[in-house]
Amino acid sequence: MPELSQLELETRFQKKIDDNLYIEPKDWMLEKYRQNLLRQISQHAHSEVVGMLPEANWITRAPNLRRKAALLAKIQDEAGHGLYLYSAAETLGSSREQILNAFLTGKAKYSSIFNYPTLTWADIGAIGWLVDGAAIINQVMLQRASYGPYARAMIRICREESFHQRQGFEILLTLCRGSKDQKAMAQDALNRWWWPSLMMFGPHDKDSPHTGDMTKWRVKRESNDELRQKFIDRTVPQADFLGITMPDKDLKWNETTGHYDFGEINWEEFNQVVSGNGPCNRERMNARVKAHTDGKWVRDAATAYANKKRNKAA
Ligand code: FAQ
Repeated sequence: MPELSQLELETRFQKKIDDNLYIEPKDWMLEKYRQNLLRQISQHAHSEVVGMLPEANWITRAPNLRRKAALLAKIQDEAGHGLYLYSAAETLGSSREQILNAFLTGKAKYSSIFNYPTLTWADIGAIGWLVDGAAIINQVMLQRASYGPYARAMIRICREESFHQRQGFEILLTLCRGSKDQKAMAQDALNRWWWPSLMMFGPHDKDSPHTGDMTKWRVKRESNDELRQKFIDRTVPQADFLGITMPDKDLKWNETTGHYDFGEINWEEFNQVVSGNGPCNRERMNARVKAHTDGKWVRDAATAYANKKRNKAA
């Protein structure tokens, strides 16, 4: 077969995407596509791993055995999600070591949401309800992403996330049906987690440098603003059911658009958190670096065992 020109390769690549076929690791792909996917998938993996930290804070203080078991299982799921995603990222030609190094040296981002503290038990409910709820809206779309390993990881992750969301909602429902103080605790958690949850979807479309390419390559099939609106429309009735109120005086149903209007997000806060100055950024990074350093002997032992087995087989 004659060798294809760069233009022919690019045309075939885009046609495959337009025909809704997966791009697989050994297929030819545009270098910019590879780099952007590696960026997004590795950031996503880091988010899952850092996302364990705010919840881990409450394992020893969960109010009963059932809650503790559910929280432990949820956190373990998140470690698993991180692993699927690191594996998917590795198929793009970067080693696990390189990917982790970018994270541990602060070069790679992770989701802004995990830089907020979990002050009360209701925060664990709010994380499940709002943070997992927002993550699902985004990840359901990513199940149809054009890169095969990412899309397949997302299908499995989404199944588990829906339990996480229900777990959180149920915690808040119990608090909202409880004493006056418990309901106030739920309201306080909503007040603190609502706006940061909206920030999870990223900047407005007009300020989002990657949306154009990622949409053309069908990694993104809905934009940051579309997904954020979907999340708001779905979540406000749930808050009504709980009997608590979103901390947004501009939030109201718009008959004409068929969506909720909402107030302006504090983008200055978002930028501060993303650039490392959120309430818990330093604490989170220190915890991750310490865990990685403390785990060195486990990695060394596993490598030594693998080498021993390989030598024996040889
Ligand atoms: N935080 O041009 P865009 C979870 C960055 S998993 C920090 O719009 P893009 C599970 C963005 O990376 C949650 N940085 O970028 C769980 C880019 O920076 P760069 C994580 C943010 O990629 C639940 C720059 O701003 N989910 O929660 C954020 O087209 C409970 C420009 O932005 C994912 O990662 C942010 N919120 O759209 C675990 C989903 N937003 O790379 C535990 C996959 C934007 O140029 C407990 N990712 N940035 O330096 C995505 O869908 C996309 O990457 C977006 C951003 C939508 C996050």
